[in-house]
Amino acid sequence: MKCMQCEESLAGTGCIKKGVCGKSAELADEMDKLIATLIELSSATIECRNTDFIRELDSHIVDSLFMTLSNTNFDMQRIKDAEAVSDSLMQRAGKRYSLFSGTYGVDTYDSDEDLRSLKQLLLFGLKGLAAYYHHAYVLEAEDATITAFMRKALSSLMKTLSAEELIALNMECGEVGAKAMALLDEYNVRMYGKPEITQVRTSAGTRPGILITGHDLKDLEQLLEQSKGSGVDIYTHGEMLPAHAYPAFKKYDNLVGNYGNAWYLQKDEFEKFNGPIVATTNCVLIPKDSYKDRLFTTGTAGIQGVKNIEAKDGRKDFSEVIEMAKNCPAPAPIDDKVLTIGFAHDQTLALADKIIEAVKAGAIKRFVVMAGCDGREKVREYYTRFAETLPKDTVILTAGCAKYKYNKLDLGDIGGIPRVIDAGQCNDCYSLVVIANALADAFGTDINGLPLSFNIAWYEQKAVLVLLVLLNLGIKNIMLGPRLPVFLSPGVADVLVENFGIKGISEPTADRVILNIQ
Ligand code: SF4
Ligand code: SF3
Repeated sequence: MKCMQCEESLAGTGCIKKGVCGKSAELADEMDKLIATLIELSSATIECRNTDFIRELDSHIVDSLFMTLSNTNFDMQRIKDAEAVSDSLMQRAGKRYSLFSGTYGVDTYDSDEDLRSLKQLLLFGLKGLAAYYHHAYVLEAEDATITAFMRKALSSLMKTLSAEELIALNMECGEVGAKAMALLDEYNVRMYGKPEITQVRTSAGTRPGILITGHDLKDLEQLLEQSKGSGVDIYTHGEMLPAHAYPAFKKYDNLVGNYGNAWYLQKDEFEKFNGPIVATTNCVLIPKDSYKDRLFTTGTAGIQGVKNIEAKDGRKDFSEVIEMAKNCPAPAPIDDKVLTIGFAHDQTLALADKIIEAVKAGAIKRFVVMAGCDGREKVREYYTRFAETLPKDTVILTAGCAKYKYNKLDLGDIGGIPRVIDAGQCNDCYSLVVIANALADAFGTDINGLPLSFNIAWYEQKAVLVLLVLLNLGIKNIMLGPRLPVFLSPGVADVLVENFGIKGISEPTADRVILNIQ
């Protein structure tokens, strides 16, 4: 085992005996093997023109890459089943594995440290891309150019390529990532309407409940439809919070609130919830025995020994979850706040005149993008302090579970514009780019010319993809924390620092100066 794909990876070596996330060495090795089969399949089918076969292959590649994203799937059998699908696709393509000889890890991708690091950056970006594309295609969106890029990039991982060629592939990954995020945004709106400013309670009610976590809105839709009128309340958790802002979900009066915080607190919060929990994607953790029997996974999420709800003809049957909930006590209260959400691009741009006026009048001096991930390390308290100590004429633009570090602080508003503009899930980082582009147009500049700073928190590989999207858009001087990725070699880190001005975090006061926040 050698895994270094997430921010919590062991410093220096990456995780080598067991993952900090709980992933066993055997599972990590099996995931590497699965990725190796995807690389082989992509290389072997480069000339294939059978579109039905390619569609099947693409769907397998997207699901498999997503399953290996941090905190998505801890079920060895599911990984082995996916390998068996690879084997059968390989056979049907009339090809045999040839590139690998018993070792599969990211360490085998290149003997040169910098080239290996660039290949890892690409692979982790591809995992993020697969996750975004997966969310779009469950809503029946399709763009064959996105999956064609995934196959091209996967097949490049075992080729001898120069640093320039690998940097170009990483930038292309960012470009394709922006396309996938735009596609997802389009289909979310098409299916569920344009997010609107919405207030969400975090308190617990008196009826039994089901908690739904992860990012998959289609799963939420099916759960709401099947549970309406059942007497069971539905609560969102973690990255499902933004769902409350979609008009399509507001018609369900049993969608009552958001329970809990970011993923890393789930062991305590799921225990206290008392009812069943549905994990639709990352981040799900290996559960405590106290709630293991109440936990269900679905889609790409999986945990050995935890019941998985599979789709049959596109429908998932949540009746067992709903019946279980009816016999459970109501959730224990852990919080009592009201969160204001729903600032995706359409809603925020509806306020554009007000925002532009506030900037021109000097009431808003700076915007700070603080999107990304939350995580369990104590050092992440930095983001709470950073938000708390920002000058009062600063507005935070956020998306992703990073927001839980400051979305319950009372940061107030500037002439009615909230100081935390929450665009939604990490999937909705695209909204922040649309908002920034619109502001740049209004002020006759580009994004780098705006009074806008980036202080991004990352944990998993969707955030790696978002970083590649931002770099490909030419955005400079991004602060990235709480640590720079372990998989960046000193040489690659230098390139990112010199060409893009990427920097790590230190202390809020010093970082505000670096980020031009006065
Ligand atoms: Fe370690 Fe992160 Fe990999 Fe888990 S996902 S094994 S914590 S690097
Ligand atoms: Fe969070 Fe896992 Fe990244 Fe969607 S839920 S942002 S970490």
